[in-house]
Amino acid sequence: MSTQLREHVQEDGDGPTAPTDVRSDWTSEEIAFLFDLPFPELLFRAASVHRQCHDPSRIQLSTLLSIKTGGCPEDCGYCSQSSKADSGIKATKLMEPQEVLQCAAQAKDSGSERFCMGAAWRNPKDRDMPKIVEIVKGVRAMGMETCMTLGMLSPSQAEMLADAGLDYYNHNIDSSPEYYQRVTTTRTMSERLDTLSNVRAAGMNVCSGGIVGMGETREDRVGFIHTLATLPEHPESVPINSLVPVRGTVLGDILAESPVGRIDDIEFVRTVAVARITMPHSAVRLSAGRENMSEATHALCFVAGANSIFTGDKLLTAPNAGEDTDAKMLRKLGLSSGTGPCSDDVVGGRNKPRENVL
Ligand code: SAM
Ligand code: DTB
Ligand code: SF4
Repeated sequence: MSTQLREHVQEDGDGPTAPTDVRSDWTSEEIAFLFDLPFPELLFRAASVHRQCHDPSRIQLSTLLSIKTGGCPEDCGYCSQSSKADSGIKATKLMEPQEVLQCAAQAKDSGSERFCMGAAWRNPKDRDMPKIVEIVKGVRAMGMETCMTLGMLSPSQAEMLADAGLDYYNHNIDSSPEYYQRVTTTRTMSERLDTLSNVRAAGMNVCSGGIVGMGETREDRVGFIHTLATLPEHPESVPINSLVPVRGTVLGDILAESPVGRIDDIEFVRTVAVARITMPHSAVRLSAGRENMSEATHALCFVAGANSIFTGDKLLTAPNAGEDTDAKMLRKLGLSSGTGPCSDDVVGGRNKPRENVL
C-alpha cells in the first residue's frame, strides 16, 4: 500500500483515534480498502470516528409523509411511484397544507424531530410552489425541522424553499454513476448533482444518500460512497436505504425471482461504517428497509455510526418498522432520541435548525 493511502486510511500508527479530518479528496482505492477491512477492525474505526464527532447514545428521529403520491413520469427501477411501474399505487394530487400540518402535529406528538415530505415528481412545477411554501412555513411554525424531497430543483425554486425556511432538501444520488444509469434512464447523475449544488447555493442543508441491495456490486457501493464523500461539502445527512422490493417495479420483480441480489446484512453494515468514516460529521440515516432488519443488525449499524432513523409505520408508500417496535429497540440498546450538543458545530445552512442540530 502507498504511504499516502496508509496515512489517509490510518492503517496503523494512531489509527482511528487520530483527529478526524473532513476530507473531500477520498480516492476510490481508499474507500475500497475500508470496505475490505476485517469486519471488527472496520467497526472499531467507524465507532471511533463516530464518537469523536457525535454523541453515540443519541439517535435522531425523522418522520416521512408522501404529500403527492404516484404517477411520476420518471422510470426509477426501484420505485413503486413511477408511472412505468405496475405496483397498484394510486396517484394523488398534492395534499392541502392543513392536512399536512395535521400529520406533522401527530409526528411531533410521537417525539419526531424532523418532518420529511416527499412528492413523486420529476420536478415541482412553478404553480405548485405557493402551496409548498405554505406547507414549509406551517410545519416550521410548529417547531419541527423541515425536509422536502420534490425531485429536481432550479436555482430559483431552491431559493424559494430556502426563503420559506426549509431546513433540509433530500435528493439522493442513489448509486454509483455507472449503476445509476442502469436503474434510471429518464435523468442523469449529473442532473442530480446540479440540483444538489442548487440546494447548497441557496444555503439549505443537503440530505443525499442512496439505495443498496439493487443488485449492484461492491465496486458500485464504493463508487456510491466515493461520489458523496468527494462532494465539495459533505451532505449534512446521508440516508442509506436498503431496497424495499416492490412487486411491479423492475427491480422488485427481478429480486423476487433472484433473491441472491439482496444485500447481505454484514455488507449493509460495512456500507454504513464506510459512510461514517468518510463523512465523519454527517448524520447517517438508516432509511428504507428496516422493517425486516433484525435488532442485531440495527445494533451493528448504530455501532458503525448510524445515528438517525425514520420512525412511524409508513415511509412514503412502503411499511416501516413502527414506533412501538423502534421505541422498544432503542430502550433495549440504551439509546435515546435527539442529537445532543456535541455535534452542534457541524451544520451549515442559512436555516440552521434551532434545537436538534445534526
Ligand atoms: N421524486 C423525488 C426523487 O426521486 O428525488 C423524491 C421521492 S423518491 C421516492 C426519494 C428516494 O426514495 C429515492 O431517491 C430512493 O432513494 C428512495 N426509494 C424509493 N423507492 C425505494 C425503494 N423501493 N426502496 C428503497 N428506497 C427507495
Ligand atoms: C430516503 O433516502 N428515503 C426516504 C426519503 N429519503 C424520502 C424514502 C424511502 C422510500 C421507500 C419506499 C416507499 O416508501 O415508497
Ligand atoms: Fe419518481 Fe422519485 Fe420515484 Fe423516481 S424515485 S419514480 S423520481 S418518485
